Amino acid sequence: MATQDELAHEDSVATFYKIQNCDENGEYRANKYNRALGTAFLPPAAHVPALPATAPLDDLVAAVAAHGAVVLKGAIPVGDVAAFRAAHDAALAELKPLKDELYARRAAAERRGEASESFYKGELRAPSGLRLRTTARGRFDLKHLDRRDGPGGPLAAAVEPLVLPPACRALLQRLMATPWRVKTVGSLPTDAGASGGEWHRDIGEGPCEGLWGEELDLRLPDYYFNALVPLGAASPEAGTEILLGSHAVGRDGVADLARAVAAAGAGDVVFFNGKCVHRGRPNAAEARRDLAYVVYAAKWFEQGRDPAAELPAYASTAPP
Ligand SMILES: O=C(O)CCC(=O)C(=O)O
Repeated sequence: MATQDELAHEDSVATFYKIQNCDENGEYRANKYNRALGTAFLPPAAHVPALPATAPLDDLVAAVAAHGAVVLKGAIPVGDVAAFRAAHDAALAELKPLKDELYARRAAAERRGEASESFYKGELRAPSGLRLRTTARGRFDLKHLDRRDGPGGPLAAAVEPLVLPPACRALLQRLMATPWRVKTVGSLPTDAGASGGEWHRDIGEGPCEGLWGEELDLRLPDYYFNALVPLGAASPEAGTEILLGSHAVGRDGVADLARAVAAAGAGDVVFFNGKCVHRGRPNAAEARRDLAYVVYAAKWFEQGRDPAAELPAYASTAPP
């Protein structure tokens, strides 16, 4: 059991996201998508298109261009995924006290009226430097796992084969309109019984909801892609739900798009444009569902820069 000393609490993270998740009028940013799409989780009606990772590159590029997303079947040797999974299981076992603490904090926030699926509610740092954040009840984000984000933590060696599989590298060379880099490597453990996540795009956050607001952001040449790497078989019911084609469609048009779930298992990669509207589905299964994730972004893109550190006006909970 970790002592309170070992749990370096970071309440400022929760305050930061309270600001970041509101627009310039102080409205919680997911509300705009919730109004257009609703918050219900319907039975999956479509699947994200899947292709062998070895398919001709033109076919992979065409799928991402048309739908914003593709499942790359067999993109990573399953042995490498299994080895990372074992290391990740061990790391998570050590982080159990932090997880318990985050559950307790979220429960306290929910008693104060926060929704179980609302965005970030806090983050704790382990002595190893790994950071564990709760993103909804039962959903966690563990980072930074690899050497590119810092000195490299206890999972850096094991995660390396998952970071840039050949099909992802080839796709990025074609799809990125700008020099790019591996920006963030982490994992998304989702406990049995976890609530779903909120609809969102990954291309930015903050009072302007992205860089310059949705309309301009969507017109920018592509600058942000994600790879989700399932660590084992999981039911698509509990998987990631992506609005196909939403990388090119503003809020007014998203309700007409197909809601597709990604059917992917160990060795596969769910590759998608960060402009796509998506969310994690609740995990009604009996087992934890784990994904590794990799963010690839333009070299110039910096997400989550903490303005409170530089602009005192942002350190209050009201937008300046
Ligand atoms: O947990 C999931 O399936 C979705 C993850 C997600 O929303 C994200 O990567 O931004």
